[in-house]
Amino acid sequence: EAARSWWKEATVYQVYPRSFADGDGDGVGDLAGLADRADYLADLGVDAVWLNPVYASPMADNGYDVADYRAVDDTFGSMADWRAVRDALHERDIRLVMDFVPNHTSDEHEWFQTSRRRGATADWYHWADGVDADTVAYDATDEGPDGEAPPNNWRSFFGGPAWAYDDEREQWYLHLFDPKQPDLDWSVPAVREAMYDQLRYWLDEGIDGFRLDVVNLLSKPDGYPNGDPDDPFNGALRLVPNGPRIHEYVAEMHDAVFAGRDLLTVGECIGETGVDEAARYVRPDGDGLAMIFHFDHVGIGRGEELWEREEWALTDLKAVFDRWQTGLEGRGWNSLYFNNHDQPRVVSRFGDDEEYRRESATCIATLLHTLRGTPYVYQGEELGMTNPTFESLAEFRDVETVRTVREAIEAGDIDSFEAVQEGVNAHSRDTSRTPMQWTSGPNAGFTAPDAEPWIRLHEDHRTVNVETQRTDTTSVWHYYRRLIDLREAHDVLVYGDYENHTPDDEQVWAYTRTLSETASRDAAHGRAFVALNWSGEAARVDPPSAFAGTEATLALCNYSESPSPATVTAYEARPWEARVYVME
Ligand code: TEU
Repeated sequence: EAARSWWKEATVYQVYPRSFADGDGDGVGDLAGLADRADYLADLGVDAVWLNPVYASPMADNGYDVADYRAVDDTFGSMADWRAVRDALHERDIRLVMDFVPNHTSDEHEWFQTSRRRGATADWYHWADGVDADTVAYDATDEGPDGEAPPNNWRSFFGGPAWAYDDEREQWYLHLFDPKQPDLDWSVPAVREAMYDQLRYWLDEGIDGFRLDVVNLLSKPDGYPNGDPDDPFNGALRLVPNGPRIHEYVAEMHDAVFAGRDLLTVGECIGETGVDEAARYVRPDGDGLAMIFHFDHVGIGRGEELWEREEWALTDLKAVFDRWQTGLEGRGWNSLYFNNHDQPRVVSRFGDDEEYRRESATCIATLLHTLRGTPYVYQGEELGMTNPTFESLAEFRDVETVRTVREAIEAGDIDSFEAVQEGVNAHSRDTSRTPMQWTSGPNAGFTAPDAEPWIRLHEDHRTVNVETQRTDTTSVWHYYRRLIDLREAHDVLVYGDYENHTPDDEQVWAYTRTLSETASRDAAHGRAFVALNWSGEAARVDPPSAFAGTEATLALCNYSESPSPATVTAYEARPWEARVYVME
């Protein structure tokens, strides 16, 4: 896939508005706060912003429960505030990608309210009758009429059954997430048309793309078959992803809405979405999305339970990236991410959040920005933020974390929060949702000094913040800025083919990028060699023979100040040292 695209060359910055910057001092981040920070984003050098949902919402899941797709929630401001953000970004050549939630609405959405009354949208959601509790092998809930169990045994992502009983309609509705997030029935043509209308509305407002929330859950398996009773994610994660009509729906969405516009469209694809399945979603031959988010790499080191941690090795991580880098070559485009609002901080996860925090943050960043694909930077990642230490369950705000832990306690699976505290602190979605750290002052400059932030601050905010790092040219922040510039300056880092030269090494990840001449704007920069020491010990790096002795520019190194000419030779890499050589 040699064709150039702005969204292949872009670095995307993800803004979780609730935690980014608070303009009105109520303790919750908002659009006015974001507009004020447009210069910050321009200084960092990012090309696009992915904005998490700001639509009208009762906020059962921080905006992923949308009550009106065409309105901005009061928490974040007004439509005028949103337009000010759009304009502030566009004036700085930063594009705007909106998060869109096609799989479910809020139960407070007018469509659902009308549906439960069997009005015009009666069949827009997944409604089903319950079953006789005596005839099924799973538990009835205390909801619903006596002796009646939900239609099947699926569990919701956030704990509990995936069905809730509605007293008004006297039927059950499907919710793969919270009960306040009923799933839409995409097999109903009017549902699809209604969603396309919402998407068009935002495109007409001049945005540059969409991140499509759990897009691969839209097509449910016929007849709602029961899943494995022992698997907590039996239906939602095992049976629903990439369902029977999914590619029909996504291709239709593309043709109806996206076709003919040059958009960044990225579909979140959860569950087992392998390379071949992914290729069906993306350009050029697939359904037409620009790229997808898969979960293969962020699943490493995690068990079934939220708090469960497993051993992992660098070779596991390499195997996943190698599979996607080579697997999509010529078939589609990769997204590159470690962090987002659902994932723990990568420095704590795959790096070293103590002694080599700066070095590991910059080393990991080097990987993401020198692989083939579009890198996504999540707010605070550019500071090398780490997971905070939550002291009690009361400090969490995330519906998934709170529900999962409470339920496990009630079911007797665990004794207390304390019993799983370390694991929850390692994996909770709130690990990355603490406020952005702007200054070393009160509330980290996120909100007014006397305001109460909606979620606690990370305990390290006085030392780790934008203000401090911008004055220090050796900081993680400055490294990100250089990395973003570097990728922009060298086509080989965007379009070059990837080859891993150390697939079996548990310490060193050394790979090359090679640009075939046809794809090159600047044939002088046709090759790159990247070597990462993914460890706190010294390690020997041997360049591949085709590169050894070659004249190159050491374009970036997380231990040195400025680019310099060099000959590529074997060297002893320092802990977490990252080097990027670019060759004439
Ligand atoms: O996430 C889907 C998703 O897979 C996660 O919520 C997942 O359940 C969790 O990370 C596992 O630990 C998307 C959004 O990114 C998320 O914020 C929403 O809560 C969810 O969809 C529902 O809209």
